[in-house]
Order: sequence, then C-alpha cells, then structure tokens
Amino acid sequence: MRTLRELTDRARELANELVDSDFVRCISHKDADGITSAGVLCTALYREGIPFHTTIVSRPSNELTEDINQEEDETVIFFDMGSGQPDIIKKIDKKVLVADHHPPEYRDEVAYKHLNPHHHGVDGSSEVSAAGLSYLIAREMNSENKDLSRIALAGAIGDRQHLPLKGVNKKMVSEGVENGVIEVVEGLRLYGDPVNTIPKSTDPYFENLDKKKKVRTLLGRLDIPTEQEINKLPEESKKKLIKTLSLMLLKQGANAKSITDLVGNVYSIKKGPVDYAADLTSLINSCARKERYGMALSLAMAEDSYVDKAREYREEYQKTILMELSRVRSRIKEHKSIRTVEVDKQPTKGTLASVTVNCLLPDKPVLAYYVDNDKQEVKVSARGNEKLIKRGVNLSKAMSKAADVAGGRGGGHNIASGASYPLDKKEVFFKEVDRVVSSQLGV
Ligand SMILES: [Mn+2]
Repeated sequence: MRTLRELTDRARELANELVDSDFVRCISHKDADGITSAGVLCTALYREGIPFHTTIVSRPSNELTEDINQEEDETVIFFDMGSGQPDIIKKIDKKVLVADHHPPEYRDEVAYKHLNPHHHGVDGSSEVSAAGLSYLIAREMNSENKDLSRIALAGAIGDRQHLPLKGVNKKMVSEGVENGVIEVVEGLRLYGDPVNTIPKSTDPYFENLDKKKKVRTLLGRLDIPTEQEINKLPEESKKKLIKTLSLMLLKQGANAKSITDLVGNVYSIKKGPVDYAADLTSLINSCARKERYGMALSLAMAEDSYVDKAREYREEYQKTILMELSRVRSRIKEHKSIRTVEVDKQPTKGTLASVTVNCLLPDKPVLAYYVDNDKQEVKVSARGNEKLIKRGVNLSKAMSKAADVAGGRGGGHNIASGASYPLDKKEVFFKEVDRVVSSQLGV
C-alpha cells in the first residue's frame, strides 16, 4: 500500500515536530471525531511529558487566531479542520500543523505541515477520519501508542466510516486487535440488555418497541432471556431476535440498509473507559451536545470519572428525541418530492430527519426545521439516504439554492445538509427545495 506508506511518512514528520516542542497547543473540532483526535494526541503528549493546552471549537475563527498569536505556544496543531479555512490558518504566526481529512480548499499549503489523506490518494471521507490521522501521528511518536487505536476507532465511528471499515481505519483496528485492546465480533449493533436498549435505540429506531413493557412481552414470546447483554445472548436467542427486529423494521417502512446494518462488526475495547467503541462515541457526543468539552475530552483520554454523568446527558437527549419521533408521523407535511416536519427542540432536528428518512419514510428527503422566534429565523436540517442519492438527489445543492432564494445561508453534503433563513420566507424556502429536488429526480 504505497499511499499508506506516504501518509505514515508524513505523519512521522508531524510527530517529530511535536516531540521536539516544549509546548503544544491543540485545536480540534467539537464532534466525536475531533474530540477523540485531541484525546489520542493529548495522551501521547502526556506520555512523552510534553505540556499541552487543548481547545475544542466548532470552526477556526479570527478570534481564535488572535488568542493563539498572543500566547507563547511553540507548536499549534489543528485536527478535523483547517483544510477549508486557509485564510484564517494563514494568520497564525506560529509553527502550524494541520491534520484534517476534509478535501483541501487551498492551492498552496498555508500551514507549516499538512497531513491530509487527499494529498496521498487516500479517501478522507471513507477510509480515515481525523482520529485515524491523530493515531498515525501518535504511533510515530512512540510505538507504545498503538493502544490508542481503541480511542481513534470511536472517532471513525462518529464520522460513520465503520459500515464497513476500510483502508487506514481497517489497518488501525487490526493493530488494536494485535495489541489486545480491540476485539471484533459479529453481532447486533445494539449495546446493553434488550429491555433497556431497544426502546431507546435510534440507530435503528423501532417504532413499535418504544416501551420496556412491549420489549419484555416480545422477549417472553420468543423465550429470550431479558437480563443478559444483547451480544452475550445464546446464539439461538440472538438469531431469533435479529430475525424479529429485522421484520419489524421492514414493516414500519425502514430502508434496506438500516435493516442490514442491524447486524455487523461490534468492537469491544479494553482498558476503558467503557466496553464498546460505539458506546464511547455516543457518550462523547452526549457531552459535546451539552458543550461539556472537558468531560468529553477526559472520556477520549480513557478517563472513567465522567462516564455516569455522560450517561445521564445521553438519557436526557434520548428522551427528547424519542418524544419528537413518537409524533413525527402525525406532524409531517407531504410535498411533491420532500417531507417537512417542525421540531420543538432545535438540537434534535438533524437526528430526527435522519431517523425518519432511514427508518420510517425512506422514499423522499426529510427536512426537519426549528423556528427560532427570537431571531425570526428558521433553521433546517435535511437528510437523504443512499438510495435517494443514487436517484440523483443532492441536498447540498437544493438547500443552498433555496437559501439563496429565501435570503439565507445553506449547504453541506449531498446526503446531509443544513440551512437558516428569515422566518417570513418559511414556505418559499420549502417550495424551492421541493422544486429543485423534483428536478433532480426528474419528476
Ligand atoms: Mn471528522
């Protein structure tokens, strides 16, 4: 694999810079991938006895660069960002390293050294996330850091690069397995005992198993033990459960992919802070949603002191999203080629749109929106699924076009995109998205 060798050589150059530094300032993105990137690097720096300071942000800003310029940090490293904001990075008058997997938007490299898979023929959207890049750097700092593969894996899962793992991610996990910190088994991608786990699940979402009582009745009928962790159930029970859950998803209208993804590789991790990589991802996300970045980072450094608190945050969020999901069918509005639904709580809109288009109503893109009365603004998250994308849907284009028409801002990816615009243009915006999506579908 020539490309991986090139990427590793580059990672070694960044590692050498870091090891030679007296102080490292680390800036990373506020999602699970960004936070685990920081966690992996900070652990590696800690092990080398190099002091560091980490900041978690949503994007690089002028304010941040001014802060950095005033400090005496020697080396600054950005994770999961920096490829799309060359103008801001350029303003930093320190030695700047960038480790990012987003497609570069610069012609000449503006940082001192960039580590970006796209420069080496590696696909950054599916084969390696920022956490994987941080792992490559940490591994070059000291081969003992191979145990950090279990943390970086949680980052790859956060960026949904695990269905299935490819390229650098796959290599990283096999090193984790060799190292005894990751164990891979095929099973149900649900974590915990069935009675507590199934009613709260949103990936996938089981519409008719929203109460513990319903799950207990179902398990009783199938003669499946209720207290045992799902992936520790006897083979026979596991098979019965998979069959029944798949059938329920099919009946409620879920798309094929969310049914097949019910079963897959389950990654258990050793040496803390929790038993499964996917659980770590979700706990980090739960802290990040509450802007408790210090807690999130401590989880990503394998500290277990905040695990219970993080679980509490997750419970709280799950309650809100499940409440929204329980009324989505009655609230949804049909348009020619899209569906729209209003949410009561702004942070749920992305998840709500995504669960709806994957698990309930997969034949049209879903736009979930929140009306911000204070700002007189509408905030929208649009989600599609792979099948819609194959048929020609591009939500990034549709949303940015409609935002132009409505006097707002919008964009993102073809499958997941967002926008905000003035409240008095609420319907104008939806009409325009509907028109663009219809033309993309040729209907
Ligand atoms: Mn990322």
